[in-house]
Amino acid sequence: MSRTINSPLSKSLGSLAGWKQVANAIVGETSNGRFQIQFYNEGTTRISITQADTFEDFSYSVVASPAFNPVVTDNQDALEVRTSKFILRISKNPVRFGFYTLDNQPINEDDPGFGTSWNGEQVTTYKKIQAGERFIGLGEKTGPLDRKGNGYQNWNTDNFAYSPGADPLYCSIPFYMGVHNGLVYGIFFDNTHKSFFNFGASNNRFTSFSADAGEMNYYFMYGSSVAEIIQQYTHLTGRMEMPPLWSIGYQQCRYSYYPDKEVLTLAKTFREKDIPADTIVFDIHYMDQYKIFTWSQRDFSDPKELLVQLQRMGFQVVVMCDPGIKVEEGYDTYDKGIREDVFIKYQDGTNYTGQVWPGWCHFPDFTNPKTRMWWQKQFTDYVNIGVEGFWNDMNEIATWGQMIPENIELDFEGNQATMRRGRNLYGMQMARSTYEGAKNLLKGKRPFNLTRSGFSGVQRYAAVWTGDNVAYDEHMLLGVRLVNSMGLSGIAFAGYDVGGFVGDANSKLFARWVSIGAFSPFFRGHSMINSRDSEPWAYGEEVEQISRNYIKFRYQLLPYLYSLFYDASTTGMPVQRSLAIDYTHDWKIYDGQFHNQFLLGPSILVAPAESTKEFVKVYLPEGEWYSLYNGQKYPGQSEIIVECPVHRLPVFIKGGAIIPMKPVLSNTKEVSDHLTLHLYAGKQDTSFEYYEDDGSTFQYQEGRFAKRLVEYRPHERMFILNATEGTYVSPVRKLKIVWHGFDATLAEATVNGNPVAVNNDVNQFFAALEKFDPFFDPEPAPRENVHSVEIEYSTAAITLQW
Ligand code: NBV
Repeated sequence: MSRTINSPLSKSLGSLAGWKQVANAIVGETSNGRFQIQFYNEGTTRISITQADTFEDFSYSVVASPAFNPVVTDNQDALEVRTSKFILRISKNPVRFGFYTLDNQPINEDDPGFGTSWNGEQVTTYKKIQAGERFIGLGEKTGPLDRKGNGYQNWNTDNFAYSPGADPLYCSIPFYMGVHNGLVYGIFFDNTHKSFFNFGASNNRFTSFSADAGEMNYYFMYGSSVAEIIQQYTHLTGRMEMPPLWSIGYQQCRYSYYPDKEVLTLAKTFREKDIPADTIVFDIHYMDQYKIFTWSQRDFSDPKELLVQLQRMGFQVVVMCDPGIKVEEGYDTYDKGIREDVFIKYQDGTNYTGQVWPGWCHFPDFTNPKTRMWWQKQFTDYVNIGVEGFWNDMNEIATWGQMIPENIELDFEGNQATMRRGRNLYGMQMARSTYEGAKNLLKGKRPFNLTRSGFSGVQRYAAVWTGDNVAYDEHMLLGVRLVNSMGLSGIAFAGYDVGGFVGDANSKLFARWVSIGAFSPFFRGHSMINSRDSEPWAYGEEVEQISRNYIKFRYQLLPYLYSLFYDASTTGMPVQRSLAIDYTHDWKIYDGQFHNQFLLGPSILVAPAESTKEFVKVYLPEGEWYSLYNGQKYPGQSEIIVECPVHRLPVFIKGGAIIPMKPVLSNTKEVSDHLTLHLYAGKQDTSFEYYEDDGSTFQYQEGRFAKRLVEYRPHERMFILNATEGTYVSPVRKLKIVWHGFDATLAEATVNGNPVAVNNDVNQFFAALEKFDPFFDPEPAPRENVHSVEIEYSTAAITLQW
């Protein structure tokens, strides 16, 4: 039997002394502290616990507000709060919180002995481990999909060339989900101090989350599926806006391409080699001695003209913006920063000075609205010459020595905080300043912003990439898992450096990486200074052809991908989805053999494999699956062994899938009037929301989009494109519908009741590779016999029946 803790060393909440309901909150006093409970919707509640007299009510992460007060029943031993989704029971002596389903199954309960307790300033909530419980999420964390048995720390860190088990990395997302007994719930611990999550590491009793200081302040979410919990979490912390279409094309980066001539040669080479690409990224060498907002006179003497030439070839640029401002009188940004007093300071009021690329630097206080306005002004010249993409690096903050002093103070929107509370937030506030500033300057056009560091809510301001990865197979697979985990944690737009940043990839590794990257939300090749060339053509003829094939496939997939981004912007669903989202209670997917697998959207299953492997074991969950290459059908809930030579990444399409695609173009600014809808035979009704807009402005927020629900009803042998909603005029004029996996006798069909000719067709997504080995004939390009019809596109409803 455990006893209530109340020793000089540790204290828990103690017993209930009283409670009351106030506007949108239930507040309680206990012998050792107080709590407050607020409801954000029927499935989401916030629990705040403090020893102070008042509750802190400030968050950079949460954008939602408490919505209602449910009825509280005061029973002898416990208070009971009931919504239409769950019951919260608060035992009175000692005060412990438990969450139950409406039929009283435990979802999540405090550890009876510890509950929420303090160890000095450190506050921890201890939860009982439920039978068979697994844990997923927590954002950019290494390790397995199921985090059971592991512990993690949130403390944003520049972790160069991190090892595959390293922790912490650059970004902190203190949100996870628990899965057990057919149930799933989420917990978001909104405390920005250094925090710790323990999922039964070094103990067999509890899971816990703690912070070095501040309040216990967590949100409990309950719903019927992982997707619903992600929706609730992103209701709290916000969702991304639509990215500019160009930013989801291929981006080419290196530390660094210079001078300007090299950039132009790079751009031309993409076009000459017929490899689609949209973006060239300028790393730190475009600047004059790494001074942000300057251009090197020697290497980039006419940036405006350079951008004009790149734009003519269909390229956008992304420029590096680090936070360190060189301390140098006469440097405009520095002088203005001093004049407007925008930098972070020690507690004695002097500006903090730390060393990074340009030498000794000051750092803007992005938690101060005044600084954010100043920061915006610095971008005017970029925007005036046509830059629409930005990259926030080193924002952990990374300085030489990697030990940013904790006595630095931040404005924190007037709340004042030291780096102990501010460090995990700095990167996100930098991303916010950049995104909001650029958005204001771009006058209606969408900026693209990429950040390395972040905190919960960062998805509102930037895509996130996984920093300085290393060129070897295990790291490649780790990157996939990091993106899966970030997707579970609200960050839909994420990716890794294709080819590996640190070290030299070999040809096979690069080929595999580019093929996996083609299915990643953010798709960018990048490599470090002094490493080998790492463009799609730098690894020889064969790898060039493989890269072309997969990059082209991504470009064909853009209508599907862009629709997934729309889903992310409206529901928070990630673009790249861990199998834990759709197949949560299938224990196979957590198996280390399969936990790198992911789905791109609802229907495309990718099974990443090491570049050294010729065969790989794949787990296909429930449903029916078709090979992307030749349409071969496989039953669901099966383990299969498939060939995976580097030119053939294992990819499977789910039966019932509806996948909009278009002809391959060299960049996203080129327009085609053709749309192909690929339909894969299935047994159950399915649907897909196909979405288009202008790809570059915010007018979609006023209804200037074209979206339509596409439905497949196998039992009625029907495929329906419901009428288009929205005022955007789609450029599509010709529609082709391709049936995959249907019986060979499919010969007759009607469109809106009128007969149409069904063609026996051959589908081929990938070009054949040329003959490279004199002793072996290359295998023929994978092809598949399909049926198709071609009709005029119309925004009115189209019903196809066969
Ligand atoms: O700006 C240089 C690099 C950049 O290429 C990389 O992507 C960042 O993660 N940056 C880190 C600074 C230092 C790298 C050693």
